[in-house]
Amino acid sequence: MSTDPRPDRTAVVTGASSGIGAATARALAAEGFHVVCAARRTDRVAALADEIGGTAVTCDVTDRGSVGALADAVATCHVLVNNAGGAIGLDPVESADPDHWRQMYDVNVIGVLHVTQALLPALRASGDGVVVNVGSTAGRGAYEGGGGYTAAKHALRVVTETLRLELNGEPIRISEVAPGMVHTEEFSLKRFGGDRDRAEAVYAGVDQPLLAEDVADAIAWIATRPSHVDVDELVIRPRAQAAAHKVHRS
Ligand code: 8X3
Repeated sequence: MSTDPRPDRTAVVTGASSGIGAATARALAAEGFHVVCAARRTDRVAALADEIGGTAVTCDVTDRGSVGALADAVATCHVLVNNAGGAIGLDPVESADPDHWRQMYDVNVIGVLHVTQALLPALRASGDGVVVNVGSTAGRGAYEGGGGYTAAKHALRVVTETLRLELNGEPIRISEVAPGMVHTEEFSLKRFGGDRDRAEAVYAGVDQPLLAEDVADAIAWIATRPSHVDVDELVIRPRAQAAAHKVHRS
């Protein structure tokens, strides 16, 4: 538990309906934040907000109007976790569906733009804001079939760096947490269009992929550093994964 003397700190987490987002909402609530849980699925964020004493907001980060309603619900924001994102497909560049690439850019990059723009006034109003963008090791290298997702996560990495430069001198820190293999309920299932066998094969034989809670723990750590400490980026992988292509399987 944090010993921060400000119990009125507010955190906003997008994509809070499952996985890393939901785990982060729980971790920040445990650190004493009032957490605004934002996602498209109202029933899920409502249940989570109920559980952690937070606030639920139905929000589609790709829709500027919807994000505006999120901003209207938040006067002051100490921590913004731009977590909503995801991968679609694992097709090579030669045959990838451009619509999938657009959707990935839309949610992983434009979504972050929408939410960050909308909440910057509330982050400034806090006098000590932190933005944590949930990137990926896919933003640090390439792998076959990953083109659309790696392009989007590389873009997010650069947007994060750009924002840090642009806000230099303001009381707002900008971080990126970049997880490798995380076994969540939905990431691979979504990537493979609901094909459970294909999704589970991603983690087959891997001794302890990361869990959503491991990444949430890292995000909560970033968010609770002293005000002068900006964790620019934090890459986190399971021990079994030395690189995107180097995964030990039993
Ligand atoms: C998830 C990591 O390797 O599936 O962001 O691209 S990977």
